[in-house]
Amino acid sequence: MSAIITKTAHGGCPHDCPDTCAMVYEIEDGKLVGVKGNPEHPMTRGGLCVKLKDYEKRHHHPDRLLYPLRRKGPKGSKQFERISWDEALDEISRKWEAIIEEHGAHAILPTSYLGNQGLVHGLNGGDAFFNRMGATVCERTYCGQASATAWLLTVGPTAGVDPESFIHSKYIVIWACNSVSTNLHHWHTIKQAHKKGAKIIVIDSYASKTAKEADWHIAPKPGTDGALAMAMIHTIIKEGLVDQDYVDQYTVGFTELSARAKDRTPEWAEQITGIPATDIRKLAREYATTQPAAIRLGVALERSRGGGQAIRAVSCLPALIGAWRHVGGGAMQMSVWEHPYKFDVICRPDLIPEGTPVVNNLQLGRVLTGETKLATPIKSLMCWNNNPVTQSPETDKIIEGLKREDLFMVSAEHFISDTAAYADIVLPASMGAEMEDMILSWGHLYLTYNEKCVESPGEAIPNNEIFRRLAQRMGYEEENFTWSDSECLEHYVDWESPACDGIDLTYLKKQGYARLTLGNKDDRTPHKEGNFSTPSGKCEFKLDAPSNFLVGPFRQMYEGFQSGELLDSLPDYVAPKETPETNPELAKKYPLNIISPKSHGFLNSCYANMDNKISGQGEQFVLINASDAISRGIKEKDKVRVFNDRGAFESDARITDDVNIGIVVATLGYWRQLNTGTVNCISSAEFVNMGHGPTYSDNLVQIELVGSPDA
Ligand SMILES: Nc1nc2c(c(=O)[nH]1)N[C@H]1C(S)=C(S)[C@@H](COP(=O)(O)OP(=O)(O)OC[C@H]3O[C@@H](n4cnc5c(=O)[nH]c(N)nc54)[C@H](O)[C@@H]3O)O[C@H]1N2
Ligand SMILES: Nc1nc2c(c(=O)[nH]1)N[C@H]1C(S)=C(S)[C@@H](COP(=O)(O)OP(=O)(O)OC[C@H]3O[C@@H](n4cnc5c(=O)[nH]c(N)nc54)[C@H](O)[C@@H]3O)O[C@H]1N2
Ligand code: SF4
Ligand SMILES: [Mo]
Repeated sequence: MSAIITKTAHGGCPHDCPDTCAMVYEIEDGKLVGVKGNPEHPMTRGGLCVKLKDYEKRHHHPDRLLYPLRRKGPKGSKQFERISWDEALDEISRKWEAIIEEHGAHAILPTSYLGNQGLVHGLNGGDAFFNRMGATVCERTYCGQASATAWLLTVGPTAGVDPESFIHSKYIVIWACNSVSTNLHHWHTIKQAHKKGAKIIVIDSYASKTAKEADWHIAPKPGTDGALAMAMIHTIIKEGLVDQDYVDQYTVGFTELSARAKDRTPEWAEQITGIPATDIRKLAREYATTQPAAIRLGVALERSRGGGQAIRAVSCLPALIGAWRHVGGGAMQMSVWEHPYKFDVICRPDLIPEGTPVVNNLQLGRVLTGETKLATPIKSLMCWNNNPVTQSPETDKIIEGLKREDLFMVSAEHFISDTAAYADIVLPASMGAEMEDMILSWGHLYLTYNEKCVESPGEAIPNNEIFRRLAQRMGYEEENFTWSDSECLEHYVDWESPACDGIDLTYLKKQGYARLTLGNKDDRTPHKEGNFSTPSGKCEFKLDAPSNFLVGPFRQMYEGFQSGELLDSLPDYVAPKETPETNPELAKKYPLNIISPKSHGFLNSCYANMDNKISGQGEQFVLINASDAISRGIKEKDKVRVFNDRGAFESDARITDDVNIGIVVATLGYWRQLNTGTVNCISSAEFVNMGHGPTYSDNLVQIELVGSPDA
């Protein structure tokens, strides 16, 4: 019998996903009984993805954390005892005060990410608190920071092509993005464009779900996209396909880019990428001559040593052919750059004391084990909205660090995640329908409101309430810690900005979502006449003033966000660090390139503990080419061990033509506590050479047979 819905409320999906769906919560007698996509929202259009369509089950999951807990067994043993909030807050504040007294506040490190994407309870929700404390700043470069750096340097903080304008595109290049799984609602728009005659090209190192739906799948070896993009630039220039008028008026550095691209021929790129030169020429010609042409850049473009430079090359393409002149022409990286959020109010960087050290979250293992030496070693870690044991590279080192008896660890969570398992104190956090917020969007131009419409179960409280209570205990009196969640929203959005013309919080609470006033999707051409927010005001093929992109509010979005080693003012191909071609010595032991994109059925590590989601997604597996399987005696469904010097994990083998010889794919999110290792056991914490991005696609491994199910 279906439930009688007594109330509905506006929701926004709080997960780390570009779609930021507008939802409708269904409530019966104060209980969340269902969740639907808001049918009126132009992108969500009534549909949610497979992960969220029964979101209420996550709210009511029997393993949810309901009360504060204190560890009573060895670290990682998951033995906890229930304590009261007063005990938890007293213990945390006492321990932190003692650490500050003995070692200074630099000995305390916060780590968070976009596990919750809300403005109030999300990534930056604890920043004001830890900045006030003077704690070490955590630079969080999990995702998109190499891409963002490259994008901002080349075209400035722009949303680029409106995702909804893709409906007008005639040539769509989806570059290292698996939209069918990771950006479903944009995929719907792309399908509509396809129906109207657009050609869809997917550039992906394996035949992903999206690649299989494309008109043309191009499969470069991982980390070689920079060579492909440079050869496209070469071909476009050599064959006279440049929009010279656009280039002359709205770009800088064309002469230097032409000189750089002169010997980056398709034949040169064929050797590097494995794509035939004839295909590269065809791609460049079609792209340059079919307008409007749009490129959707996925984060995986950044995930090898040269990822930043590859993205600079790709970001030059639309200006070169004048694609920006057309509605539905240009490129899209993240729409967030035009959202009017006040990160300086949210994060309070003004409270960061001079000389505060910065630690990068990807290198947590190195920091906690002392491999990276710090002037003040870390003695306490607080983790929320983030699950580094599953999601960060070099997992074995992270665990070694988290097991340190002298490390006091606090975790705020929904479940005993792989990371929370090591905490000394675990705090129960509220979930979507239980707290008010506005959800940040990096994949469209809408503000999205989320109403608190049910009470939290047990003693769970929202993240921001955790920080309000901690601030009170620590005696911090800044106004941030006195604002209610609703007041935070008044302060965190620049309601006076032109983008919010006609929109205020009252309107948003009533409507649930609002399109920013940044031009209509059917006539939006933000760079028809240049207007790039770079130092030169033009698209910078050659960088004019490399560091200037750091000005403005974007600096605060990711603490310590930086340009990395900017060795070159022009884009180019920079080789990956771990491939058989670039590191033949290592490849003797570990001959296979592994990539680890997102799982269709999980949202990063969320849902990978729920039986119904695991059965949809399948137990941990690797995709391997038949030739690589046969030479190792591996058959379909055999259990295999994937390993290198950093660690190992076990998984099922799936033999398929979807991957080329020499490449293996292991999708992300599986919980270590439910498996024998996960893919991040083998991944490296080395950075991309721009923006401190992660190198998840730049790792060599070996695979061996463990056993067969029929043995
Ligand atoms: N279902 C689902 N959706 C999600 C997420 C999830 O976990 N599950 N996570 C969310 C998050 S946090 C993010 S950042 C986005 C990311 O979404 P995407 O941008 O789609 O990123 P990935 O899935 O990591 O990788 C995309 C594709 O790039 C390919 N690839 C990997 N390395 C290379 C390479 O070097 N070159 C090329 N050309 N291709 C390569 C992979 O095979 C993969 O198919 O998805 C969001 N949406
Ligand atoms: N090998 C490999 N590793 C990767 C990637 C890859 O492609 N390959 N992708 C990377 C990318 S793109 C990203 S974005 C990162 C993501 O890495 P994470 O941000 O660590 O991923 P999530 O699984 O989303 O983790 C969020 C955690 O926050 C918790 N959480 C959710 N909401 C709340 C809340 O309201 N309050 C509190 N206190 N907790 C909450 C969830 O229960 C979950 O445990 O992973 C990166 N790791
Ligand atoms: S995970 Fe993404 S696609 Fe799924 S409901 Fe949330 S925002 Fe929408
Ligand atoms: Mo991400």
